[in-house]
Amino acid sequence: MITKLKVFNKIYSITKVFFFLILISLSSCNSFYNSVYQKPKLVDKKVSENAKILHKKLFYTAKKGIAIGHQDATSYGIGWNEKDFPNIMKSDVEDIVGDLPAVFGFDIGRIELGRKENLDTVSFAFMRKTMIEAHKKGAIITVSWHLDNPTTGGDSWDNTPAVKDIIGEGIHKKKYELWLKRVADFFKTVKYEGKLVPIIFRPFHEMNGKWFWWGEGNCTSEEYVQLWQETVHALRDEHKLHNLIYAYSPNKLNPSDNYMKYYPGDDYVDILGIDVYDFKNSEEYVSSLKSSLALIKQIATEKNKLFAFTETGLETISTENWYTEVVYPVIENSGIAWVLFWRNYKTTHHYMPFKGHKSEEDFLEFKSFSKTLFLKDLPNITKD
Ligand code: BMA
Repeated sequence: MITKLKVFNKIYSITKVFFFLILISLSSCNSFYNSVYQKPKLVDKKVSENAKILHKKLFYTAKKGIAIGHQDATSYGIGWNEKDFPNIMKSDVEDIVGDLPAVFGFDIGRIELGRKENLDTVSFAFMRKTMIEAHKKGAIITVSWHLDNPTTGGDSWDNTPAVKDIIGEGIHKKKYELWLKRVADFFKTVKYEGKLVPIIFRPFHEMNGKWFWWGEGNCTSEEYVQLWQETVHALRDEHKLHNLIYAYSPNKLNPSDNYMKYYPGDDYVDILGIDVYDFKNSEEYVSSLKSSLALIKQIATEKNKLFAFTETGLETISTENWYTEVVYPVIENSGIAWVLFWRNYKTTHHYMPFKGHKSEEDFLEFKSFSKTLFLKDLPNITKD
């Protein structure tokens, strides 16, 4: 009898501990996810804690406003290069508004060749340092990849068909595998406090345009999808990179275009994006932007995914009050998580103002609007 009671007591206390542990684990889960922010289905089932935080940060950013981004924000600007300012994070945007962009855009084109600098002469060592610093400051990092043509050795704009050569058993498959290894090796060095910095990776963008070798007319949509899926498999499963969130970003849609034509599938895409530029016709820009953003919002909402305005700009900002009167009214209530303005390379090729530029005042006003979020305005999301 006594032994039976002892056994019963033992089972009873083990059960108590068991339920207590379940309760603790449930409540700790609940503090990261909640009724508003529910656990997303991400491409990577083993996604890192930091990448989960990044996703949640994007979600709450979109609720609050729009994170303002700049490509190569602190790598160079008009009349300067990072090498001129070795001890500070210089930025044309910050020079005007007193805060850094919330989103830092980078491009890793030429990493595949094992080069020290990308196609726009930004060194990968500097890029790594900047990504780490930006992450430390709470910024969002997005990376595009203007990779060379693997078949011809030309650049991204050499639109000789090449996708068929690097997928499946293609003749340059081994080369592409090496290229992906170099991408992975680089991402693996971008670490802060021992953990990989979370990155939004946006490869093979603007595929519905004809200008890149992975674009319209240079490969079929099936080949494109295969390329994307094999790329994800290599980075995620072979190279075990778990810090990436994947963004799909076609270019502005022409009336006959289908946004989903090249879509790699819900299991391979985390964020739906779109690139739309103002080619000195702001009226046309506004009308196509409105329909493009409405479309990605609709598709993303159905799919329960985030969406963003992954590239834009008006070269030299030649339209007066462009930020406040052209861009802002369209993006204000669009639901996008961020907008990325393209790079400030030179006075004839720049997409953000700089000190002394005529749109400085307009940009300051843009900054003062409630929905535009710069670095200090981003929500601070932690692991619980
Ligand atoms: C393009 C231009 C090019 C640049 C490329 C990759 O839109 O800005 O000069 O090399 O992006 O950054």
